[in-house]
Amino acid sequence: MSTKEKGRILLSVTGMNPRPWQELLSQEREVVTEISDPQDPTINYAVAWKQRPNLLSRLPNLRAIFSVGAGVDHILADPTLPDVPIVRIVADNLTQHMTDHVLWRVLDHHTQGLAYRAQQKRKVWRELPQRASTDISVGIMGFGELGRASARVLLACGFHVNGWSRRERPFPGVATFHGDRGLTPFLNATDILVVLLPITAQTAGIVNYDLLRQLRKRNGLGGAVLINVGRGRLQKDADILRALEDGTLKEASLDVFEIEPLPKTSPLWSHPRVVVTPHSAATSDPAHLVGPMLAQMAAFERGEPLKNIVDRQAGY
Ligand code: NDP
Ligand code: OXD
Repeated sequence: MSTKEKGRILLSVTGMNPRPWQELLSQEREVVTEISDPQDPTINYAVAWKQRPNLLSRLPNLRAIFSVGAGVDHILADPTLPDVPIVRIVADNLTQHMTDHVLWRVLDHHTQGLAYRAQQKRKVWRELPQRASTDISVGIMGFGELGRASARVLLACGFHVNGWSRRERPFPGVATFHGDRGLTPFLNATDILVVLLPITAQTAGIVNYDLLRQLRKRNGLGGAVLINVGRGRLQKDADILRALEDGTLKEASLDVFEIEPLPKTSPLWSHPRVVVTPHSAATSDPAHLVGPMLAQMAAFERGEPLKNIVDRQAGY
């Protein structure tokens, strides 16, 4: 089948460079980035990141929407979204990026990285207390694809790992908790909280002061630590600052923020106990993700079911 005979793709990404996606997708299929007719009958697939609202609602032959990220809040934000399957990214390459980032942040807090960097700036030669990873519990809030992969890596380094999810998710070597009733015991047993939740109606604002207060403070680290690599609207930036000021939190690593890019006026930028990264924990790399995306389209056209479909009711 020639490129022209295969289902045509509308590539609609904002806030990132569409060119590499376009180049790779068009090796197998026709790709357009604009449509003049909102009811263009030639479009079968959309590949999207923060697509323009209302863009997809009237395409009569749209068969599926492919998210270029693991999260799909940016797609679901459009209330006029048509009722076609939404496929999200689940891929070894993205997972590897995330587990690398989570491991980096956990180890840095665990090994007093922030304090040593502050000492170096002042030319201070002082040894700080050292703890073994086996004395520390990392709690992963959002125990899905990325959460479970992070758990594997952390377990291999000797950390205790707790996992919290919506439904029961038993996992070897991990103390798992679920639902509202599982949240307090999960937090009470956690020294370093890693947030890997999707943003939904249920999870928005969940990382607030009351939640942070429930983390274990009397621990080998000398306080509780927050690492948010999920979504910014899960957290209340002001509550994190308050928790850092009154000792509820010792340190934080934040990759995501209520407003992105993080406004230059935010005190989080210069807080001595906060590490800021620019929503870069696990960047979608088209070189690794376009191949599987095209393979899914081809399999779908052969009659096979799509994989990694979003549960629109649950919102992720
Ligand atoms: P998954 O859908 O595989 O996992 C989501 C997890 O969150 C599941 O364990 C799910 O529970 C749990 N969850 C959802 N809602 C609730 C709730 N109300 N209460 C308790 N648990 C809940 O997603 P991924 O692991 O692939 O990705 C997680 C998120 O990471 C993405 O949605 C995205 O926002 C973020 N992300 C951030 C990136 C970055 O660069 N910063 C890069 C990639 C992703 P259950 O298991 O019961 O379904
Ligand atoms: C994603 C992201 O959801 O990069 O994949 O945030």
